[in-house]
Amino acid sequence: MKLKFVGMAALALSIGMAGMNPGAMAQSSSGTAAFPKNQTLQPLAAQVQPATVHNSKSAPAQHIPLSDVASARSFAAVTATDNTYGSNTSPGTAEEISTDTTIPGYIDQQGGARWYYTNVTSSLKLTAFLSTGTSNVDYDLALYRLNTATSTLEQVSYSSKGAGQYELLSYLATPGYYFISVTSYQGSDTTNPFVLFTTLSDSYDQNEPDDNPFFAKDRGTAPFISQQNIDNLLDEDWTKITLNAQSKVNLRLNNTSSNGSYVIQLWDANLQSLGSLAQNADGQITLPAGSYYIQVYAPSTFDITTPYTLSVNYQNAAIARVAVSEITSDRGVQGFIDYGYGKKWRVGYNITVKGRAFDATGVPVGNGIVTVGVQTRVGNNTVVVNGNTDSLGYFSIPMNIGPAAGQYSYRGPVSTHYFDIIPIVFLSNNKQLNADINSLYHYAYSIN
Ligand SMILES: [Ca+2]
Ligand SMILES: [Ca+2]
Ligand SMILES: [Ca+2]
Repeated sequence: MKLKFVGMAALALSIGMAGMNPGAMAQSSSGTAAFPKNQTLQPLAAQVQPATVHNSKSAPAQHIPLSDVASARSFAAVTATDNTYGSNTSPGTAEEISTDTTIPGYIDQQGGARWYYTNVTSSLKLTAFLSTGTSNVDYDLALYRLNTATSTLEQVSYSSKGAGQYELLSYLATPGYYFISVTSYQGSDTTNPFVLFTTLSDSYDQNEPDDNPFFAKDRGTAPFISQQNIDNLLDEDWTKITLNAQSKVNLRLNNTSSNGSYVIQLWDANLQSLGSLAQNADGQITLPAGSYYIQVYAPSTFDITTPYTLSVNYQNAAIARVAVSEITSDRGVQGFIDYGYGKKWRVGYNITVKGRAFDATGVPVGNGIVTVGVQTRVGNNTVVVNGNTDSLGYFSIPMNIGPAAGQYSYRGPVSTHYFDIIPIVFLSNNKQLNADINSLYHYAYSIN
């Protein structure tokens, strides 16, 4: 068969991996080359309007019977019309491909298809990635396992996103022949090739395969913490969540690896991006009722040996009030004391503000965000720190407020204490909360 040959430079350009060795894409754990997927990285919005759910396109046929399946090689022997772009337009004329190799191809008419097959010899995770080349065609990707007993190609995975989007699927393959179809749902292009790339992973996390929204791990309405890893640079881990009512959703991706760096991208049910969130950062977004997808991926580097932790939970009411239970401190000062200006917490430089948050009816608010603000006298320094409430509404927020000036004094039995009286405020969603304290004794020093 004839595959129209495309120089590596043109190919790299067409899928956005300038100067990159595609084999390294799957095998290197610390590559820094550009990622082949074009992702728009918009910061997570604070609030999202309801969207209409469109009808998704029908999935490809589940099973395809084959007329002659004596052996895999016999497929190539089935006659088909050779043409400029290759003859692999049906399962019977599928072209054998090797993993970790970029396969360029063309579809010359809407509704057309290209077929490939590969022999997987041991149990491995098989990943297939399709870049469509241009944005005005909608090609889809499907994976079939050959059932030799029934001479049937059984569909085991697919990826069918909209026009201009890459397709990605994975499958935990047992030994056998696997067929991959690239089909045109809309349009065709004989100038810019699509590019198919497959790779095998021998280690992967327990939620695989979950590489696209169609195979996302469905977490329903419950909060969850998921520990997974990125096992190759193409690996994506998708999770589906559902909200029964408008909710504040808290997202966090913890990653301690110094070799791999990951990103969360949030999608609505129509696969419209709602924004992204960097690793090791707190994100909160208010979403209308509906289903959403959380995608974790590696823009440029991954580390298979260090799992990441994805935490998702929901704040079900607005915080209206906080009650402070304790403020702990360094510099040997502590206590809820009276220096002559009423009882206040006495604090040094590094403090931890502990308490509980409640809604307007007095019910504790779990998974909320509480902001603590303090203004010190030295340089009128304002310190603002965000913290999260746990599932029962408790918070513990460390902050470094720095030194005090010592504008006030208190003569004790053995020494005189110098301190400032400084304001402390609590906020949530940029609104000040009712609180049982509004000022602190900021301890400076004492003189005997
Ligand atoms: Ca598509
Ligand atoms: Ca994974
Ligand atoms: Ca995955």
